[in-house]
Amino acid sequence: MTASQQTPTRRGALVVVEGLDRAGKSSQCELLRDYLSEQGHNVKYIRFPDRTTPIGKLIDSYLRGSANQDDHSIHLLFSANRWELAKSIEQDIAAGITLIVDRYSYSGAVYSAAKANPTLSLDWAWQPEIGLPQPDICLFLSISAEEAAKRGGFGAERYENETMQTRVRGLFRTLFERQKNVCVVDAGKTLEEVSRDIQAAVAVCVAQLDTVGPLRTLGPLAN
Ligand code: NYM
Ligand code: MG
Repeated sequence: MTASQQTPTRRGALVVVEGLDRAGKSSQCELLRDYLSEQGHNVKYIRFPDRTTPIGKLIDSYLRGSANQDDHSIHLLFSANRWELAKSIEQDIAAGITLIVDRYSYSGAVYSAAKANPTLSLDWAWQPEIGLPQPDICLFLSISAEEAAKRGGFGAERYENETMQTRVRGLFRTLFERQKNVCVVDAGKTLEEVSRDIQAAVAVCVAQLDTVGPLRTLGPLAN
């Protein structure tokens, strides 16, 4: 077969996993990566913030509390941390790699808006995300406040307290009413049950990729 006769590479899927701290995102991302690899997919697992880049290092010291930043400024750094990886995301997807992304623009908008800064609304927070690669599916791992409490205490990082988590929960709900491609997963079930629910949702998404066409970009929030 000559090069021109080869079927073009089928693009990968951009799969985002979102949720509150302790919702089980990282474990589920790993289970999904292993499952998709076993199914023969070329798959990569990445996470935001990516703390390894120069911008990521600034974010890391902010989250650990060793540096302070203006709310808007740190918000834009979280967004810049996605923009600096946008090209490589597009290239991976075009090369047929399915990307599993642990947190994305949705965390970006809701955690910043949860600070209740009068000049940092959810709509303001969404603006710098416009134009980034749009997930083909966003799996929202939903847990109740009670279930979250059962899973143990908060970590030592900024935002890991009851007031922030309650606001973040409400804002995720508000944001997801204004988004397409969001699949709410009941993360209060067992690890295996949640994993099976995620696999089923991702299978549907992957099966529809040909009709969806090329990777899209995030647009303004719907009203
Ligand atoms: N976070 C994460 C933000 O505030 N904005 C963002 O854009 C992203 C991606 O960082 N509490 C917050 C949410 C988390 C914290 O994430 C670190 P993780 O997944 O706990 O390492
Ligand atoms: Mg965390």
